[in-house]
Amino acid sequence: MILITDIKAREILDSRGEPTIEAKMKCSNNVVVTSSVPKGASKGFKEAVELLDNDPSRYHGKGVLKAVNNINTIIRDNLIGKELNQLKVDEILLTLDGSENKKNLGANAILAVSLCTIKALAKSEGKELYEYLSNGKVTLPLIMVNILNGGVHASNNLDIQEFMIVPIVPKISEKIRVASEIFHTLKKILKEQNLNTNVGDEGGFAPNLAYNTLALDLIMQAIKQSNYTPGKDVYLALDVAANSLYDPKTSKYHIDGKLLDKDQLLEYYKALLDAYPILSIEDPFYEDDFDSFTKLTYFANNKVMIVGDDLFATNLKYLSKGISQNAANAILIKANQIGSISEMTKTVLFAKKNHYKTIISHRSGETLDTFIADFAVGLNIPFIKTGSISRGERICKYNRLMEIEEKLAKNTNW
Ligand code: 2PG
Ligand code: MG
Repeated sequence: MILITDIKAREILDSRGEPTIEAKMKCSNNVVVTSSVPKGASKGFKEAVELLDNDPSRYHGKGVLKAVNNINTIIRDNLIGKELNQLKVDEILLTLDGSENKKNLGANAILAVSLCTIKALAKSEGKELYEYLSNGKVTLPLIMVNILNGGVHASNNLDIQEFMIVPIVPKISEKIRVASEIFHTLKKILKEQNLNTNVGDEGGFAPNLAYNTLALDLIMQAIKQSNYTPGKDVYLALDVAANSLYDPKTSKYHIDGKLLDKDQLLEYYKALLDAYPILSIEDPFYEDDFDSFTKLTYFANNKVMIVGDDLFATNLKYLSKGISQNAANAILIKANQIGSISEMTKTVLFAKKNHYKTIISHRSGETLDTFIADFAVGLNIPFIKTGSISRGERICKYNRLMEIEEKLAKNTNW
């Protein structure tokens, strides 16, 4: 039996320069692993709690020393000498925390250790993480590449948070090449129109544009100018992140300087789906408006993915409610929304059993940890959303997917 022999956590910085956690775990077989935890910006109220210090004298209150200390004391004391077993470790972590939303130890502390555990298990068997996770069959995901950023991920005037492209060509390396070519053509088009080519938090361009559909028009132009056919080689996808457009006082959403109620917003989406080759719309409505999700899902008729991110928060409880109401037909999977690997995996399996599409996702604040690439492949998750074709913390996931593709093709671990 392999035992956990030591755990140590540190405060590190994410891609936005904000504090997050890195943890290391040592085991009795001398295996040592490291993991780090991403951070969201457009967070919903259903997410597990990221424990922050709230000490205004450090990092504007955003330090994570309390969560780091929880790992280095209470979690370490209770896990040293225990069996390296995912379900058992996660169960100990959840019991130690004792709350429904992980507010005591912090979902950031719990996930860091939970993630180390799965990595240590894989390494102990001499396996790659994706190999360890798989039940024999592995598939490589479609990539959703966020080449134009808006909402809270950029300081431009676009309401919609993510404008993505989804290349449909075979092979991961070809999908990534196509996405890169379109990304660079888009840069050229923006420059020619004297539009800003600086990038937002997830590495997509972040120009000011007169209205949101102009972003889609520019992307369509970039696809065509790169010699691909929209709706055949490349599809579009959106993350509206509608919480950030929603005013709870008036129950209205702001789009293009106008205020729309939920029925008008529904009509706006219907028009978008008629006009553009859109394959997926994430969080089209406020996170508690299951009814409007159901209406759009009915209209989409399984031809388009209606994705619940803040709607479900990777949480079985909310996903079950969604399934019973036919709200959405797809779920975004984010490890730190729920906080442990066992719970995340359960949600993935439950979604699949209920014929919901699954999309594994990065956060807008990322690290160089590439675990989501391995999870996508190992758990046969059909889509991965991991940002644009720029910025190292996004690129490392794409590079890992290409490495996995090569390993699978050559059947080698080298
Ligand atoms: C989202 C995510 C990732 P954030 O809304 O899907 O793109 O953003 O991490 O800021 O919640
Ligand atoms: Mg989202």
